[in-house]
Amino acid sequence: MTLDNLQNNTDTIVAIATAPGRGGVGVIRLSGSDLSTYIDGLIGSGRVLKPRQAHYASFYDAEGAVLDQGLVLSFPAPNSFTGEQVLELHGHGGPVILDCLVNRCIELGARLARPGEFSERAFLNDKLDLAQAEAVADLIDASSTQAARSAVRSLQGEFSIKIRDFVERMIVIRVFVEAAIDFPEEEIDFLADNALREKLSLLRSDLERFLATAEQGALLRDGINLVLAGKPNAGKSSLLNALAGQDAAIVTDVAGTTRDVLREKINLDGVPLNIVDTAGLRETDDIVEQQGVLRAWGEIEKADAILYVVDAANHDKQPLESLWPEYFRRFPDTQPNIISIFNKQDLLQKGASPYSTTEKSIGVSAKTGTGLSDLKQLILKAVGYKEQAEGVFSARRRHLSAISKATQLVCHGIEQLEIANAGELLAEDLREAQRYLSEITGEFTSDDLLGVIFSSFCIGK
Ligand SMILES: Nc1nc2c(ncn2[C@@H]2O[C@H](COP(=O)(O)OP(=O)(O)OP(=O)(O)O)[C@@H](O)[C@H]2O)c(=O)[nH]1
Ligand SMILES: [Mg+2]
Repeated sequence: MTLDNLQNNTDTIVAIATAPGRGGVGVIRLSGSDLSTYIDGLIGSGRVLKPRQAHYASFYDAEGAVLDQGLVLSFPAPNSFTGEQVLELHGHGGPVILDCLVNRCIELGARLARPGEFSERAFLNDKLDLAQAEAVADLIDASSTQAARSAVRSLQGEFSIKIRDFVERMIVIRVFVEAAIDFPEEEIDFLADNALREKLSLLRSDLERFLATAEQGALLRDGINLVLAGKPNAGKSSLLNALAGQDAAIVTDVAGTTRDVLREKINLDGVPLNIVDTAGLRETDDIVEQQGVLRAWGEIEKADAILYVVDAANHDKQPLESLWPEYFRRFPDTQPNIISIFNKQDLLQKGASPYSTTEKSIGVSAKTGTGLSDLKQLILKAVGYKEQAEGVFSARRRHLSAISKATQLVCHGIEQLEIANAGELLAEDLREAQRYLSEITGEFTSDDLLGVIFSSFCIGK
């Protein structure tokens, strides 16, 4: 999909805007350049709809029979969500009746909206920038109150305003630097100016802080992929059940109980965790278990953080490198984010010294629940979550990578200036950095990327 054919799509689109299933009310939304035919066809010719006011009406089929009764609202362009004329029909929320209404609109000339097409039109008509359009999707998909709050903040434009502010600061600096390049014979050496250096270093530190806040937003939105790994019978499945608060996984005293990968979602202080339970890691002749172990390694490789579970009744506390040498043999070059969990604390001999918790290791009992709340805090810390109720806005991985590239370019530009007094290179780096930031709000976003972003939205959005 290219921007050209995005823009050419000015035909009338229709979709059910409410969630699938049955409910008291169901909403159908239409958007197009002129919806008068639809108003005449649906609620009878001659009805005048006052802008943005609810009118009670019957909705008719082609033969004039009543399909449903409800409210109808017209939002004339440009004061609507999409910037075009929008019509909303609020009928009864049953799937059959809503389908009938949609079909009636199609009969009158509309076509079914593609996923995200309403938001896409809002973006193309400058009602929302790209980061705000994404925030609409994030708000609808939010899996915790915190995630919803941060999406609202982005939707209100807080995120975009910050981005534009950075872009403007980069432009100011560029103008300064480019003037210095164009007029080298001037008496004053602009590039050696302290004010320039101060502006640049402030820009760098503000960008770094901004990236850290955006990372928190991305955590709230995407959650964390955590993998439970360890030897058979260490208590991985028991821990999964204890953390999830339900008997999701089968637990037995047979080593090799878990074969397949099992996924559970839980919510820790508003941060969604996707926890994966895996087969115990060992050499085995059982071909089913071999497959399970292979899958376990696959999950370990993809995880944001790993919980390495050890049966404390059979292992002394020791560094991870000697507890789990296979990991370091397989991935010698990675910086692992692994928490060692010494499980089965309840089985330790009376009087045995308790496990002292460190940043990356803890003693727990999946059976009695000892240590679990500390473990949860340790997990949040390990993935870099800091409790900061205010100021976080929803951010996506694509935003993080753009901000981080922009930050790297600014750092690189500063080096060019300091080492080589190379104003041209600094100006070039700033221009690139500015382009990366503008990608976030959609000013410099490629058509392909726009297609990918909007098609991930749901229909009717
Ligand atoms: N006493 C005690 N027993 C535990 C604890 N956690 C797990 N167990 C027992 O240890 C045995 C193995 O537990 P699982 O949770 O199935 O272990 P697993 O690591 O998933 O094992 P596999 O799936 O075979 O790899 C079961 O009999 C559990 O009841 C614990 O904290 N204390
Ligand atoms: Mg298991």
